[in-house]
Amino acid sequence: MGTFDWADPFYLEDQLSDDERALRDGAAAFAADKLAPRVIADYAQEVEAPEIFAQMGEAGLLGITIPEEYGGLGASYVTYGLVAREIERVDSGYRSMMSVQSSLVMYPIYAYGSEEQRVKYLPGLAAGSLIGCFGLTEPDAGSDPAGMKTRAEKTATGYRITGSKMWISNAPFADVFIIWAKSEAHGGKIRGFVLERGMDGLSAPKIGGKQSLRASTTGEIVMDGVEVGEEALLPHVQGLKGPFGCLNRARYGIGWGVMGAAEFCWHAARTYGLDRKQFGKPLAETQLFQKKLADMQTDITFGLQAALRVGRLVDEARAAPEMISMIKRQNCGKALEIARMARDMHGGNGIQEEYQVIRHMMNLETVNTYEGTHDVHALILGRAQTGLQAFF
Ligand code: TGC
Ligand code: FAD
Repeated sequence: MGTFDWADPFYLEDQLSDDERALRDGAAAFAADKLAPRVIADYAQEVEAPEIFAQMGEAGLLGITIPEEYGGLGASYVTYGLVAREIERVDSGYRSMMSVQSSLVMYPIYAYGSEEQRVKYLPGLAAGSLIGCFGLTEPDAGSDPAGMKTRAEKTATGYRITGSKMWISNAPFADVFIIWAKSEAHGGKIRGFVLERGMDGLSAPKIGGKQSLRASTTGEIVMDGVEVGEEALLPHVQGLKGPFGCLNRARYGIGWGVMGAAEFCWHAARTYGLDRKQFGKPLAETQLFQKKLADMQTDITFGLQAALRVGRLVDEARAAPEMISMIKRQNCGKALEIARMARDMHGGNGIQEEYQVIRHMMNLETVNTYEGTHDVHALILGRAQTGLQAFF
C-alpha cells in the first residue's frame, strides 16, 4: 500500500508534467509575493489596482494558452487551471481580473479576430499594458443573454452601437472592450465588437458598494451611439456561440480557481483547530471538527481531480460544454460550503479580516453567480440528460 498525503490524497502532483509544475510554482510565487501582502487592504478599501495587470504580464500569467507569436506562452489548459488555482488561493477577485483578460478578451480576439486585430491587441494584453473587459450581461439580460438590447446599426463606414452593459469586471479602467450586440446588418444576430477607451459616447462608471469581490473593480458600460469602423467587428463568429465559446474557457478556469480558495479555507481551519484549545484540548481533537475537515478534504480532492480530467479533455479538444458546467457548478458550490464552514470553525475570529476566511466566503457568493449561476448550470445539465428545455 502507498502512503497517505493529507494535503494531496490522490497525488495530483504526480499527474502533472514538469512544465505544468514549473508554471504553477511561478504563479504561486507571484501570488505570495505580489498579491497576498496587499489583499486585505485592497478588499477593505475596494482599491482599484490596474497596475496588477502589468505585474501579471511580467510574470507571464496573461493569455498563457495563446501562442507565443502573439505574446502568450502556448501553454496547456491544465496549466491555465493550475495558475487560476494559485491566484484564487489569495483572492477570487484577482483571479477574476486575470481570467477576464485571458479567456474573455484575449481568447475571442485570437479565435474570432482578424490578423490585424490579433497583432494590434494581443501583445499589449499579454504584457498587461492594455487591460480588457467583456460586456455580455445587461441590466435586463443576465442568465438570458439572448434577451440583450444592445444594438449595432450599420453606418456608411462601420457600425453605431447603442446600449448598456452591467456588472462588467475591469470595465472602469479598461482600454479594450469586447462588446456583444445584436447587429441589424447581420439579421439581428449577436456579433462581437472591439471598442476602445476614449471613443465618443463610451463610458464605464464604477459600481461601488459591492460586499463581495471587492478587490476586483466592476463597472457598467454605457454606449450612447458609439461609432466604430468595420475593423472593430470580430469577423469570424456570429450568434451566442461567440460569447459562450469564451465562457467555456473562463468557466473551466473557475472550476480550478475556486478549489484554490477552498484549499486556503480548509488549511486555515485545520491550523486553527490544531492551535485553539477549548475544554482543555485542541478543537481539532473533537469528532465534529474532524468530520468537517474530512468533508473539506474529500470535496477538494474530488473537485481537483475532476478539474484535471476536464482540463486534459480540453487540451485534447474532447471537452463538451456540459463537462465544464459540471465542474463550474459543483466546485463553486462546494467551495462556498467549505468557506462558510471554515468561517464557522474559526468562531468569532472567523469574522475578522486577518483570518481571511470570511473574505473568501463573501467572494465565492459572486463566483457561484457569475459565468452562469449554480442553478443555470443545473438546467444545462438537466437539458443534456432529458432533452427537455427548462429555461422557459
Ligand atoms: P442555447 O439555445 O442553448 O444556445 C444558443 C447558441 O449558443 C450555442 N451554445 C454554445 N456554444 C458553445 N459553448 C457553449 N457552452 C454553448 N452554449 C450554447 C448553441 O449551440 C447555440 O448555437 P446556434 O449556432 O445553434 O445558435 O441558448 P439559450 O438562449 O437557450 O441559453 C441558455 C443558457 C441559460 C444556457 C445560457 O444563456 C447561459 O449559459 N446563461 C448564463 C449566462 C452567463 O454565463 N453569463 C456570463 C456573463 S460573463 C461573466 O459572468 C463574466 S464574470 C468574469 C469574471 O469576473 O471572472
Ligand atoms: P438573474 O439572471 O436575474 O438570476 C437571478 C436568480 O434567478 C438566480 O438565482 C438564477 O439562478 C435564477 N434564474 C434565472 N433564470 C432562471 C431559470 N430559467 N430557472 C430557474 N432559476 C433561474 N457579466 C459580464 O458580461 N461580464 C463580466 O465581466 C461580469 N463580471 C461580473 C462581476 C461581478 C462581481 C458580478 C456579480 C457579475 C458579473 N457579471 C459579468 C454578470 C454575471 O454573469 C451575472 O450576474 C449572472 O450571469 C447572473 O445574471 P443576473 O445577475 O442578471 O441574475
